[in-house]
Amino acid sequence: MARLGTNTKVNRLLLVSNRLPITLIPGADGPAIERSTGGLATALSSVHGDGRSLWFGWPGPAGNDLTPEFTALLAEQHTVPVEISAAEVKAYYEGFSNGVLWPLCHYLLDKVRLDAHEDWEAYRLVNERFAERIAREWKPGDAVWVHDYQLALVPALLRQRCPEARIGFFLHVPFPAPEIFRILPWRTEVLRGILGADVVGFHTAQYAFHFAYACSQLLGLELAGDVLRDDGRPVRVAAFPIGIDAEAFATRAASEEVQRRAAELRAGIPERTLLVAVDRLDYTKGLPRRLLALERLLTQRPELRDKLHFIQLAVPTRENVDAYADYRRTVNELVSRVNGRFGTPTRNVVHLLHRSVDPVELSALYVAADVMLVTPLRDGMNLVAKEYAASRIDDSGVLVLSEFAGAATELHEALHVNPYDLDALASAILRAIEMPGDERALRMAGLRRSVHGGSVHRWARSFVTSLEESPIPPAIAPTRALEEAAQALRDAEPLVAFLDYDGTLVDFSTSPRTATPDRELLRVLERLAKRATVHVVSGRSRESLEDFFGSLPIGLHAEHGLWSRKTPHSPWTARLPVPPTWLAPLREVFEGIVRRTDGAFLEEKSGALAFHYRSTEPQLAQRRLGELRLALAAHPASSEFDVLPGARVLEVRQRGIHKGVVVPEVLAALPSAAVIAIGDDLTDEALFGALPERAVAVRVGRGQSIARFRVPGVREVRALLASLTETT
Ligand code: GDG
Repeated sequence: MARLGTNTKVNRLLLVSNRLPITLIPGADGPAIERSTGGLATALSSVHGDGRSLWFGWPGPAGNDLTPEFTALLAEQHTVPVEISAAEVKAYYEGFSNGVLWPLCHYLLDKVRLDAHEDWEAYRLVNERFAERIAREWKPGDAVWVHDYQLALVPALLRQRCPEARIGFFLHVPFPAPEIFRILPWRTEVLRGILGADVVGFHTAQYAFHFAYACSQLLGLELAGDVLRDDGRPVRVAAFPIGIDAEAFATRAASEEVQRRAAELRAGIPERTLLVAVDRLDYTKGLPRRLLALERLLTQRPELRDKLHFIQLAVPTRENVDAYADYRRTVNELVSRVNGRFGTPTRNVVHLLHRSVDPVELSALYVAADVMLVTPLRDGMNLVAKEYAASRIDDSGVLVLSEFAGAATELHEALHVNPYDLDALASAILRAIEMPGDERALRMAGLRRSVHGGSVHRWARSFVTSLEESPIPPAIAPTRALEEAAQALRDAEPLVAFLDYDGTLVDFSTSPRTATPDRELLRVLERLAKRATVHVVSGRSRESLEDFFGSLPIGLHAEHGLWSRKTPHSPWTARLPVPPTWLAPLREVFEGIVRRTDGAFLEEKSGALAFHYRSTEPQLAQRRLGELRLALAAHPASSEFDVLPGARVLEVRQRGIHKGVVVPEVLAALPSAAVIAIGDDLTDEALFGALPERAVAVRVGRGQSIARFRVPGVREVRALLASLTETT
């Protein structure tokens, strides 16, 4: 079991999912609970139940009007109810979670609801409510594990409320290719929401890669190993393939009751090959294509009509979502069509059971089936495939498995098939029916080894361990010490302020052109300039800075200090000759590489060149970066420039130029001035390094820094600057 045990850094584990594993049932004889048997409930039961975990989620409609009896029942089960009203179930759950995110993650774009603005609002609101409830319970030392696409915003919302919490997020559905994910109008909000976690888990390495690539493309984050850095905070992105309790399935399969039920089932269809499929009646599960492939096979091999018996267990699901009602109709029509064509007066080929069955009956189906058809169009993992393998204790049976199910990455011995290719699907079914006994046994033995190797307990344990090992994020709320330092600066005369621009005075924007100063900022700087000497020191060009701040009585320093302009309307002067002699020949090298790199672009400044690759596919970007670095190292003028890696950018600039060069010059005229400097990235460290001992250096965000103080973001920077102008 994956219980927390005694040797752990974690105090309690707070589990979070849309539904609780229990549903409250009001009844005439008093309140009762019904336990869920779904995959998630089973999976998490291995870390829940030893009194050291709490589970947050919706307990069903009765949870919105809790009686004292229900409250007691929930507490007994170590669960915390989160209320979701009927209108919210419609908008947050059916509308946004299942109407937008579910089809998007499964690549079914025609099913994605287009106008979901109101549903998005409800989604945000319910996610906030979850975060609020968890924050109320969270204590230092507790770890939080949030589950699935319905709650993607919870990690970041919780991080705002409990900055020092260890937070994990696991996505049970596929994370789609970035080209698909980009379609979502709320794509950055969803990515930012998930990135609030310390560990983000997926079923396969491919989904993890898709997520990391989307973060790189849409947010400019860079992946190093399996870690994304979000504002300096590490976020581990990794595959944790979910398993099943294979022992339990094997034991149940061997039980007398299941063996008897399976034998009864087989006795009813003597001499026939039994094909079985078990799915929620969901449009991702590929029922129509499965039926069409069967129809094609029977058309090609009519003699099989008397030899096959196909049971499709279709468990009712999400019946209030329109797309599901249409889907059910399509499936019913296809079943009638196949039976109409190939059935006989006494027998049908396809038997559709539109209901759920109890665990014994489910195991009996697994034990009786000669061939299991698991052919979803897309599936995060698919537990049915694993459960079938675990139930074949005599190594018989054949698994036909879609290559678009996460399970295909682990279950190598299954017959893999592309469900979009009807001929291939029909041939795979035929091959499964005709497979010789020794090949069946060999394949099934391999499948069973695989499902016994990666149990659900191991899955839960490895995720929780990874969460335990993640460092506790440092708190970066403005501290009392910073308040005191600011108080001293308020009274100091003269005062000099060195300020970075992007990420410090304005939020980082995906397009640098749109990050223009707003009115509030201009007002703050104008006020500050009345009582202090203000210098903006930025990597931007002279033109941008002139455009933004030309009319303010402040000093401007462009291209990391290569250019300076001390007062409005005074001329810009360069510290070194521009353009440097190496610029033109290197431009050609850069241009050659940019031409061969989709999504990349070249930024040229008067004394620098920058290769931007945030929209480039990461592997291609790495290859091209390698080429560029080699060319730069081999260049005859390589001793005259520095190569500086930044956030999805590689910049080459004149050696000897960095933000620190500005400091001595400014302070020469004001040798005993009090000093404050604020910046948010690596280039600002050179500025901090050049400051006198007495200076107040403030780093924005979490990255490594020599600065003594920190603030979380732009808002706090502005508040700090405004506080310096308050009269005491
Ligand atoms: C999501 C992802 C991922 C089904 N019918 C009955 C029944 N079941 C049980 C099965 C299995 C579970 O429900 C279904 O799990 P799947 O993995 O097949 O599919 P989703 O429900 O779509 O689950 C999926 C999973 O999350 C876990 O991360 O694998 O990709 O979509 O355990 O046995 N159980 C009973 N009666 C039924 O009629 N008792």
